[in-house]
Amino acid sequence: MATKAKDDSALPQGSGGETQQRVGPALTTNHGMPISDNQNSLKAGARGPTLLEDFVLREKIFHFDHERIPERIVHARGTGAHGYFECTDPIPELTRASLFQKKGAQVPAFVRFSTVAGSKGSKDTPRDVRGFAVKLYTDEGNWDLVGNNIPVFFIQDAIKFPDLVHAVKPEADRGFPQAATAHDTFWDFIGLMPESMHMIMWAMSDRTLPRSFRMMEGFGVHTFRLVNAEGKSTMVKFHWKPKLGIQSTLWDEAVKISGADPDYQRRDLYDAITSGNFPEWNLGIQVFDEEFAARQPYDVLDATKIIPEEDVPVRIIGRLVLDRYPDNFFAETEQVAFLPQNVVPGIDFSADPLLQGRLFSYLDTQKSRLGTTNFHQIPVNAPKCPMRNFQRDGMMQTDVPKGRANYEPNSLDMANEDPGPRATDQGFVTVARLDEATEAKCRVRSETFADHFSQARLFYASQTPTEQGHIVAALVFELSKVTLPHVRLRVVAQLRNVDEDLARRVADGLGMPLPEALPPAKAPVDMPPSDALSILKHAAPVTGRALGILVTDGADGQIISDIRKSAEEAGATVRIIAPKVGGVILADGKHQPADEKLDGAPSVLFDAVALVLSDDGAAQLTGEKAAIDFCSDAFAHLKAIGHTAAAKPLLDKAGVQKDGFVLDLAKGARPLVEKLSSREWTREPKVKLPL
Ligand code: HDE
Repeated sequence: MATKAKDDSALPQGSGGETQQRVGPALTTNHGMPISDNQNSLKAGARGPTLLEDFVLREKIFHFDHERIPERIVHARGTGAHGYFECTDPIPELTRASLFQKKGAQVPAFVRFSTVAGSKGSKDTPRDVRGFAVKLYTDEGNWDLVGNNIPVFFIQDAIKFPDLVHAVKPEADRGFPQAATAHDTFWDFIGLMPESMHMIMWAMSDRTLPRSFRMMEGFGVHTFRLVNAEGKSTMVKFHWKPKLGIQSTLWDEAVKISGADPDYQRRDLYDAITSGNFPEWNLGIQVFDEEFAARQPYDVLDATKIIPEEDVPVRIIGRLVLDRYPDNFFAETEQVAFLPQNVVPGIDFSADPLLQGRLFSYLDTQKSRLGTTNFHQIPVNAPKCPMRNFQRDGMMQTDVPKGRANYEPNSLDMANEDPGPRATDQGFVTVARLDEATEAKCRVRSETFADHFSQARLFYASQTPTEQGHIVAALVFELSKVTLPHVRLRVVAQLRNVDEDLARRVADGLGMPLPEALPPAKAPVDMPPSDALSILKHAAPVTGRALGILVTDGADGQIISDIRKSAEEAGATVRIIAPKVGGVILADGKHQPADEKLDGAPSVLFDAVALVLSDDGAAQLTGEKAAIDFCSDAFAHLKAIGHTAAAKPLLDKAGVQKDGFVLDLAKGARPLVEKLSSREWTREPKVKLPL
């Protein structure tokens, strides 16, 4: 007997959805024909073969077969959000760009954050640079500031980019490792490219382990130009400063997070925005002129160099708020196409040879990813101001231009009621950059780009001893994964030009003798240390941090609600973790719901933890590895641990020793909450051998 499989999507009894089943609009094919059956294909008899005639099936499968588009060559893994940019301090004296003319003026924004090396499905928390790409939809076109969370780059000239990316991606013959720099080909390339040493200092620091996209800086990296209404231009570097401060994870924590939640940073952004905690950054500019540039011991056109904030302070001119998560990941975040060439009148490029190469690459890559030169018509890419020209046709054309003339000049459309577009005096004018005037054609690297080590040294010298220790540990870890001894040797030889102590500690950590230093192209100079380069020299607010409260049956409900109140008042979020996701029965007999089951919510997912346990509950958890790891990892990751007296046996079993961040909850929740955005750095030597 033939039966028909039916759509049974009405909610079951007891699901909480006991409403009448609603009827949606008719399901149709892509061409609008209503479909009568979406469960069964057309067959020659109930048990017979499927018929070629089934155009509904064929269209559905055909479309499905082509759902994927090529992932981005780099920055494939990422997530995005909508928001707005607001001008807080107009700068008409510096730029004619319309978005910077009026205090309080807003333009819509779309931002995509990403890792660089991993593929689209890779984890969120490798050690990697993060992309920070911003599209601002101004009334004079889209301005894309396609930056990173690190202000410098590995290479100076675009011609080296394919080599860099090949070296960092999975190795050509074996196809691994994924999303990792800790392998031979990457370090082989780095050892042979001394210009990468400054970036290597940043990459091996905690900057590449951000706690959240919301807690990292962004940088335009290159020197750009601002141009005012009189045509006067000024050099500029762009900075995004996070309202939540900068915060990073520890390496061991990041490794464990990637197992516990490979979507950690994507989820974090989604949770923050959908719960109304809108991430925010200030836009800052460093403005300087040619005379200043000429006086520096580095070249401002060299993307491996910063301009210390102590030399040119960052002036805040606006703020960026992300307040809407996309409705559809593919349509918006996957299809968004950023182009460094997208500037607006009043913003111009410099001759930075890395930026110049990028001006070609991004347009080109969009054609290959999105399949058509008309990718600018995809809603997330389309300008929100009028857009008219005589570019026509092409694949997936969705505009329907009217009229006979599709060329310019023409004498036809001026007679129309709606005349055709023409170039305007208000249009973009490339600024004359006399200081970069070309000489004879040449394939050379400017002499002014030759100092590869001074700023690497500056970065290292500007870190706290704890941060320096992390750079040493990261280099030792990465180079320990290198299997070719000559590659290790060359990198350590380069490090000697950065800092002798750093090189010695890394060599010691690798168990190898200190090699001869490689002669630098130009002898480094010592620059005054810059506090702005350190994370730990700046306190971060508690807002936006997450607290995990582990509870058991028989726990004191009052303590739980006190902690929750105190944390939420401080702007932190709270998750309740219990042995069963159904929750626990508290000492007063009330039911306490849980957000997470213990083994699905290890302490690496939180900035601090509280253990609100009963005597029986604690005794039981001493036999539960997930509970022991919960405590021992929180301790090893230098986090604050608040606990009730009953938790003592579990803390003992986990090896938690008393210190200023292990807190008795009988003294209230506030001391714990205050420590949500910091770590007990003095505990580090107790859990890790020094390097
Ligand atoms: Fe990119 N980069 N890049 N890059 N980059 C891409 O463009 C490229 C560089 C950055 O979320 C690609 O749309 C070259 C520096 C971000 O969609 C590609 C060079 C900086 C994103 C490309 C660089 C960046 C990309 C891949 C050396 C920081 C992700 C897909 C000349 C200032 C944007 C795509 C998003 C993406 C090329 C160097 C940032 C292949 C040739 C320096 C944030 O076109």
